Amino acid sequence: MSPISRGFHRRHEEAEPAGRVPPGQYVTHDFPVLSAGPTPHTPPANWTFKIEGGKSPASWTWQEFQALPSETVTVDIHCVTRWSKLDTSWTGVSLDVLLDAVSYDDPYVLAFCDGGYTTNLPVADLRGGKAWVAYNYDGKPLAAEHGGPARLLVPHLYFWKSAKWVRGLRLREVDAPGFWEMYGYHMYGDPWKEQRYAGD
Ligand SMILES: Nc1nc2c(c(=O)[nH]1)N[C@H]1C(S)=C(S)[C@@H](COP(=O)(O)O)O[C@H]1N2
Ligand SMILES: [Mo]
Repeated sequence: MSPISRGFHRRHEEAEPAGRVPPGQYVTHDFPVLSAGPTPHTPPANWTFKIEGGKSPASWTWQEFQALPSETVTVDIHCVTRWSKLDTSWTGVSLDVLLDAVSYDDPYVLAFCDGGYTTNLPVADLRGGKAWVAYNYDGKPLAAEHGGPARLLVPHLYFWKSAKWVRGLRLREVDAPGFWEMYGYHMYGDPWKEQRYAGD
Protein backbone atom coordinates (compact mmCIF):
# COMPACT_ATOMS: atom_id res chain seq x y z
CA MET A 1 0.00 0.00 0.00
CA SER A 2 1.40 3.43 -0.88
CA PRO A 3 2.04 6.01 1.88
CA ILE A 4 -0.75 8.13 0.41
CA SER A 5 -3.43 5.49 0.76
CA ARG A 6 -2.15 4.61 4.28
CA GLY A 7 -2.50 8.23 5.29
CA PHE A 8 -5.98 8.41 3.85
CA HIS A 9 -6.96 5.21 5.62
CA ARG A 10 -5.71 6.51 8.97
CA ARG A 11 -7.66 9.74 8.68
CA HIS A 12 -10.74 7.82 7.67
CA GLU A 13 -10.44 5.61 10.78
CA GLU A 14 -10.16 8.68 12.99
CA ALA A 15 -13.30 10.09 11.47
CA GLU A 16 -15.35 6.92 11.89
CA PRO A 17 -13.89 4.30 14.24
CA ALA A 18 -15.17 0.90 13.16
CA GLY A 19 -18.37 -0.07 14.93
CA ARG A 20 -18.51 3.13 16.96
CA VAL A 21 -20.53 5.34 14.62
CA PRO A 22 -24.07 4.50 13.43
CA PRO A 23 -24.82 4.47 9.67
CA GLY A 24 -25.07 7.88 8.01
CA GLN A 25 -23.30 9.71 10.86
CA TYR A 26 -19.97 11.58 10.93
CA VAL A 27 -17.83 12.37 13.97
CA THR A 28 -17.54 15.95 15.15
CA HIS A 29 -15.24 17.34 17.82
CA ASP A 30 -17.38 20.46 18.31
CA PHE A 31 -20.47 20.46 20.46
CA PRO A 32 -23.18 21.91 18.19
CA VAL A 33 -26.17 23.60 19.80
CA LEU A 34 -29.60 22.62 18.44
CA SER A 35 -32.56 24.29 20.10
CA ALA A 36 -36.05 24.73 18.66
CA GLY A 37 -36.58 27.97 20.61
CA PRO A 38 -34.93 30.40 23.03
CA THR A 39 -32.80 29.13 25.91
CA PRO A 40 -34.77 29.24 29.17
CA HIS A 41 -32.95 30.29 32.35
CA THR A 42 -34.56 28.72 35.41
CA PRO A 43 -32.87 29.56 38.72
CA PRO A 44 -32.21 26.51 40.91
CA ALA A 45 -34.59 27.89 43.57
CA ASN A 46 -37.47 27.58 41.08
CA TRP A 47 -36.38 24.23 39.63
CA THR A 48 -38.10 20.95 40.41
CA PHE A 49 -38.06 17.55 38.78
CA LYS A 50 -41.42 15.78 38.78
CA ILE A 51 -42.61 12.33 37.83
CA GLU A 52 -46.32 12.71 37.13
CA GLY A 53 -49.04 10.18 36.54
CA GLY A 54 -48.54 6.65 37.74
CA LYS A 55 -49.77 5.59 41.15
CA SER A 56 -47.46 7.69 43.34
CA PRO A 57 -46.06 10.84 41.75
CA ALA A 58 -42.79 12.33 43.02
CA SER A 59 -41.09 15.70 43.01
CA TRP A 60 -37.57 16.83 43.93
CA THR A 61 -36.27 20.33 44.53
CA TRP A 62 -32.83 21.25 43.12
CA GLN A 63 -31.31 20.67 46.56
CA GLU A 64 -33.01 17.30 46.97
CA PHE A 65 -31.99 16.30 43.46
CA GLN A 66 -28.32 17.16 44.14
CA ALA A 67 -28.46 14.91 47.22
CA LEU A 68 -29.49 11.85 45.16
CA PRO A 69 -26.77 9.34 44.24
CA SER A 70 -25.09 10.45 41.01
CA GLU A 71 -22.98 8.75 38.35
CA THR A 72 -20.38 10.02 35.91
CA VAL A 73 -20.64 8.29 32.53
CA THR A 74 -18.77 8.52 29.24
CA VAL A 75 -21.02 7.94 26.23
CA ASP A 76 -21.30 8.60 22.48
CA ILE A 77 -24.14 10.85 21.29
CA HIS A 78 -25.79 10.85 17.85
CA CYS A 79 -27.84 13.71 16.42
CA VAL A 80 -30.34 13.03 13.66
CA THR A 81 -28.71 15.90 11.67
CA ARG A 82 -25.85 13.36 11.27
CA TRP A 83 -23.20 14.47 13.75
CA SER A 84 -21.96 12.06 16.38
CA LYS A 85 -19.71 13.02 19.27
CA LEU A 86 -17.67 10.31 20.97
CA ASP A 87 -16.66 9.96 24.62
CA THR A 88 -18.77 12.74 26.09
CA SER A 89 -18.64 12.84 29.90
CA TRP A 90 -21.68 13.63 32.01
CA THR A 91 -22.67 13.54 35.67
CA GLY A 92 -26.24 13.08 36.74
CA VAL A 93 -28.86 10.91 38.39
CA SER A 94 -29.77 7.57 36.81
CA LEU A 95 -33.41 7.26 35.77
CA ASP A 96 -33.35 3.95 37.69
CA VAL A 97 -32.99 5.96 40.91
CA LEU A 98 -35.81 8.33 39.94
CA LEU A 99 -38.25 5.70 38.67
CA ASP A 100 -37.59 3.51 41.73
CA ALA A 101 -39.10 6.33 43.79
CA VAL A 102 -42.52 6.00 42.12
CA SER A 103 -45.05 3.26 41.51
CA TYR A 104 -46.52 2.83 38.03
CA ASP A 105 -47.68 0.38 35.37
CA ASP A 106 -47.38 2.74 32.40
CA PRO A 107 -45.00 1.66 29.61
CA TYR A 108 -44.30 5.16 28.18
CA VAL A 109 -43.32 8.65 29.29
CA LEU A 110 -43.51 12.10 27.80
CA ALA A 111 -40.57 14.17 29.01
CA PHE A 112 -41.45 17.85 29.53
CA CYS A 113 -39.20 20.88 29.72
CA ASP A 114 -38.95 24.58 30.42
CA GLY A 115 -39.81 26.24 27.12
CA GLY A 116 -42.45 23.65 26.20
CA TYR A 117 -40.34 21.01 24.40
CA THR A 118 -41.49 17.42 24.83
CA THR A 119 -40.31 14.00 23.66
CA ASN A 120 -41.75 10.52 24.10
CA LEU A 121 -39.86 7.43 25.28
CA PRO A 122 -40.61 3.90 26.42
CA VAL A 123 -39.96 3.52 30.17
CA ALA A 124 -37.86 0.43 29.34
CA ASP A 125 -35.37 2.71 27.55
CA LEU A 126 -34.93 4.79 30.69
CA ARG A 127 -34.23 1.72 32.84
CA GLY A 128 -31.18 -0.52 33.20
CA GLY A 129 -28.43 2.11 33.44
CA LYS A 130 -29.19 3.59 30.01
CA ALA A 131 -30.51 7.07 30.86
CA TRP A 132 -29.77 9.95 33.22
CA VAL A 133 -30.87 13.42 34.20
CA ALA A 134 -27.49 15.09 33.75
CA TYR A 135 -26.40 18.38 35.35
CA ASN A 136 -22.64 18.33 34.70
CA TYR A 137 -20.84 18.09 31.38
CA ASP A 138 -17.08 17.51 31.30
CA GLY A 139 -16.91 18.05 35.06
CA LYS A 140 -18.57 21.47 34.98
CA PRO A 141 -22.19 22.59 35.47
CA LEU A 142 -24.08 22.00 32.24
CA ALA A 143 -24.19 25.20 30.14
CA ALA A 144 -27.66 26.66 29.61
CA GLU A 145 -27.39 26.33 25.81
CA HIS A 146 -26.80 22.57 26.24
CA GLY A 147 -29.75 22.15 28.60
CA GLY A 148 -28.55 23.41 31.97
CA PRO A 149 -29.42 23.29 34.75
CA ALA A 150 -30.31 19.69 33.79
CA ARG A 151 -31.18 17.64 30.73
CA LEU A 152 -32.21 14.14 29.90
CA LEU A 153 -29.37 11.97 28.56
CA VAL A 154 -30.50 8.92 26.59
CA PRO A 155 -27.45 8.24 24.43
CA HIS A 156 -28.63 5.01 22.79
CA LEU A 157 -31.38 6.95 20.97
CA TYR A 158 -31.00 9.95 18.62
CA PHE A 159 -30.11 13.04 20.64
CA TRP A 160 -33.47 14.78 20.14
CA LYS A 161 -34.74 12.33 22.80
CA SER A 162 -32.27 13.87 25.28
CA ALA A 163 -34.55 16.72 26.30
CA LYS A 164 -32.75 19.88 27.41
CA TRP A 165 -34.06 21.92 30.40
CA VAL A 166 -36.03 18.83 31.42
CA ARG A 167 -38.41 19.33 34.33
CA GLY A 168 -40.07 15.97 34.52
CA LEU A 169 -41.68 12.90 33.07
CA ARG A 170 -45.36 12.23 32.55
CA LEU A 171 -46.08 8.49 32.73
CA ARG A 172 -48.48 7.35 30.01
CA GLU A 173 -50.41 4.24 29.16
CA VAL A 174 -50.20 5.04 25.42
CA ASP A 175 -47.23 6.28 23.38
CA ALA A 176 -48.01 9.84 22.22
CA PRO A 177 -45.66 11.92 20.05
CA GLY A 178 -43.59 14.76 21.49
CA PHE A 179 -42.42 17.93 19.73
CA TRP A 180 -40.24 16.57 16.89
CA GLU A 181 -42.21 13.34 16.67
CA MET A 182 -45.31 15.41 15.78
CA TYR A 183 -43.27 16.97 12.93
CA GLY A 184 -42.55 13.51 11.50
CA TYR A 185 -39.53 12.30 13.40
CA HIS A 186 -39.52 8.63 14.36
CA MET A 187 -41.44 7.62 17.50
CA TYR A 188 -38.45 5.58 18.81
CA GLY A 189 -35.29 6.88 17.09
CA ASP A 190 -32.69 4.08 17.15
CA PRO A 191 -29.57 5.51 15.43
CA TRP A 192 -28.23 2.01 14.63
CA LYS A 193 -31.42 1.31 12.62
CA GLU A 194 -31.46 4.85 11.17
CA GLN A 195 -34.93 5.50 12.57
CA ARG A 196 -34.82 9.18 11.64
CA TYR A 197 -38.34 9.79 10.37
CA ALA A 198 -41.74 8.11 10.73
CA GLY A 199 -41.70 5.04 8.51
CA ASP A 200 -37.90 4.48 8.66
N1 LIG B 1 -35.82 21.35 25.37
C1 LIG B 1 -35.22 21.00 24.23
N2 LIG B 1 -34.48 19.89 24.23
C2 LIG B 1 -33.84 19.49 23.09
C3 LIG B 1 -33.97 20.23 21.90
C4 LIG B 1 -34.77 21.41 21.93
O1 LIG B 1 -34.92 22.10 20.91
N3 LIG B 1 -35.37 21.77 23.11
N4 LIG B 1 -33.34 19.80 20.76
C5 LIG B 1 -33.01 18.37 20.69
C6 LIG B 1 -32.14 18.06 19.59
S1 LIG B 1 -32.83 17.97 18.04
C7 LIG B 1 -30.84 17.75 19.78
S2 LIG B 1 -29.84 17.19 18.53
C8 LIG B 1 -30.19 17.96 21.09
C9 LIG B 1 -29.11 18.99 20.95
O2 LIG B 1 -28.43 19.17 22.15
P1 LIG B 1 -27.24 20.21 22.19
O3 LIG B 1 -27.80 21.53 21.80
O4 LIG B 1 -26.71 20.16 23.58
O5 LIG B 1 -26.23 19.71 21.18
O6 LIG B 1 -31.09 18.40 22.09
C10 LIG B 1 -32.38 17.89 21.99
N5 LIG B 1 -33.12 18.36 23.13
MO1 LIG C 1 -31.14 16.88 16.74
